[in-house]
Amino acid sequence: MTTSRISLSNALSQHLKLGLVPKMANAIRMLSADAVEKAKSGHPGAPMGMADMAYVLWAHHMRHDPLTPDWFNRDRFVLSNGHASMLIYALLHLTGYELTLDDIKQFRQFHSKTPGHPEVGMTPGVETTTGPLGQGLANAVGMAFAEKQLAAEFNQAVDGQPLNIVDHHTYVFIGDGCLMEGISHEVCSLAGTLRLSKLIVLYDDNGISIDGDVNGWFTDNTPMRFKAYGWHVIENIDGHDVEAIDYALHQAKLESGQADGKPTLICCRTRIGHGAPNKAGGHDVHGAPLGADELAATRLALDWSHPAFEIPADIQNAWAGQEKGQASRYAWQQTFERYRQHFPTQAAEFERRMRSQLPQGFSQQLDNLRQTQCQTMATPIATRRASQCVLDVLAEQLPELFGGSADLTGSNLTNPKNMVRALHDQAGNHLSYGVREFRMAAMMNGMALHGGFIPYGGTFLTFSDYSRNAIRMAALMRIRVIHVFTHDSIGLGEDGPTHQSIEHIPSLRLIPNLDVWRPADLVETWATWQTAIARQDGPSALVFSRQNLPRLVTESDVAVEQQWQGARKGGYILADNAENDSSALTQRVIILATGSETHLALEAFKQLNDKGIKCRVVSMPCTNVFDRQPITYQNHVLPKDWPAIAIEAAQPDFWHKYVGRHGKILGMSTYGESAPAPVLYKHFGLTVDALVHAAGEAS
Ligand SMILES: Cc1ncc(C[n+]2csc(CCOP(=O)(O)OP(=O)(O)O)c2C)c(N)n1
Ligand SMILES: [Mg+2]
Repeated sequence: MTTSRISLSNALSQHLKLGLVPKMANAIRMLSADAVEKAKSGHPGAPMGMADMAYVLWAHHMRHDPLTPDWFNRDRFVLSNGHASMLIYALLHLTGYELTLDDIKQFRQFHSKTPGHPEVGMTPGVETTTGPLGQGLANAVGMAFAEKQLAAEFNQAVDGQPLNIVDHHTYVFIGDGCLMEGISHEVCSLAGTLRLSKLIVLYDDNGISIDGDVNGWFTDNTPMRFKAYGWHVIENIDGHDVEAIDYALHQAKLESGQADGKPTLICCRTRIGHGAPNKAGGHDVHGAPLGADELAATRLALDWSHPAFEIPADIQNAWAGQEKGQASRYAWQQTFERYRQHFPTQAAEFERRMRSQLPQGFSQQLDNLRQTQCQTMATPIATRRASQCVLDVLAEQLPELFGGSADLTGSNLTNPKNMVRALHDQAGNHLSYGVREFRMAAMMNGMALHGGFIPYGGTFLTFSDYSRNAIRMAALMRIRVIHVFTHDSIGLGEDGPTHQSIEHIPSLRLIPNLDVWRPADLVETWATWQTAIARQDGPSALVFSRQNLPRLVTESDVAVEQQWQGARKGGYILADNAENDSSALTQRVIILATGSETHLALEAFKQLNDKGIKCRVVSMPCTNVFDRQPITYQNHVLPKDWPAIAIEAAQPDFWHKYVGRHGKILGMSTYGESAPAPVLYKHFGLTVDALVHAAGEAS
């Protein structure tokens, strides 16, 4: 490599002189191979192949503090090819995180800190959960975007000198699999447009995936592809030449130091399983232990005479990163203290944002604003419009609320009054993600993981399928991400069955730890947003109607407040004349409803009353939240022995959980049709008449 502006990292020169290269990388190789061998399962090939890249990055470039893994200004590292998990475990152990050799010996075992694929929250230093290929890269783009936004928002200058409290890189390792996945196109295309220059991606170009030599199924010209996205591409790096990797990383950092620089892709040509004399370079080493013979041969080939899980002191010392990490953090701390002196308000705000704390007095303030809005807006509106009204208020109060839409902003109404569109040269509070739902969802995960933001993003409910795995990952990672899904049923009308959701609501409800909300009016929409914002341990999907819906409760402000209280519990008694009726002889029935069908249930309630049938309408905007209420509350709302029916313009099976095996459910068992919404509701039998009839039969 030649470049006049860059010289080799000092410490790397030292390591070369001391003969620590490639021993330090071999420590990763052997820990990985031995751990996989002991677990009798795992992926030795990728960690062995990427060990030299990892050595250069972690020993000579990454700024992080192993003793304070959550130090805000650390560089982020994402192992997008998560099957190489032993690579990151080895790095975390060697650099001094709280991850012992015993933890490594427990690789892939029950409740260990070293699960099969890296999981955030399980292992200190793991930034995101990876395994589903391509998504780690998308998370990393979200992290780099969050960094850029926060830097624009908080960094200052004093006397012409920058006072940068937000200033870190996001490094990512990816493999062929990540690049084959479509999401890599979605994210890398936008990363280029947004000029996320502090994003540095190292590609493990080993020409192998599970089925063998990728030439049969992956022949893209990757450098050209990334150049076309507007990336800075460093090609033809020998991924086992530490000096070349070091130079490339320096070059990438030069790019990120430039105003309006580009993200960098470093293409590293590697051999999968490098070091295993007979198996390296082939797909056998991808996902199976080397086996005793090959492991022994590897020890010989690498001149590694140490027993399994023993790292010689000189290598361990050279890896130790605690002192260096602390020094980096202290230096940042000093910058931050200077910042605090000059900008005390911003410093306090920054700390609040980093702690994920809502502003002081937020909830009280919000309640006041909510009450005012609910008192003044009584006309029928679509819940997507109600959501926008709530966002108008929320966005004023919460600078960390960061919105977006996958090219449907005007339909999803994710744009609040004070919206500023984020562009490559402009910070904002709303991003047009383009037509890229999966990327939006995975990138929001990255922003939430980075810290400083509560991301929300919109698309049509039908296209939640495109985002689905990223929604699942948010739920698994227990992070606060909010999905806005509008046009939630046949109620969207003329766009027809391609756009009308049928199975989406129940299938989203199947994702553990995802709260699925389908509010029925403005008041319930407030409860929906407030609960999703207050939630610290998981994502929420907010499902809104395209069509106008009436307010359900109008008698008094007190009644409206009660409605809001009830909605926050996920399910509540909206109308009732059966409660005090103890006569076993009287006919009575519960009608369960959500969203746009709830007002039909209220109408049916009135007609049933006229017919002498006692009825209770239970509005159930969020079954997940209802199911978390004390059992006494659940039984109070849904007494066990009362007959119940349900109505929801969606695939009906889910509701048997509440109405029993024989309970009648008015729903959609087929796809919809292209026609105005009222025609469709009638055609599919989602009507007051049908409800009254079904309730009469059930009571
Ligand atoms: C979305 C997704 N699909 C499939 C897999 C299963 N899988 C794990 S690794 C892998 C091959 C990936 O190839 P590459 O990234 O080149 O890894 P290497 O074999 O080089 O380690 C596959 C298909 C996965 N983890 N995620
Ligand atoms: Mg590969």
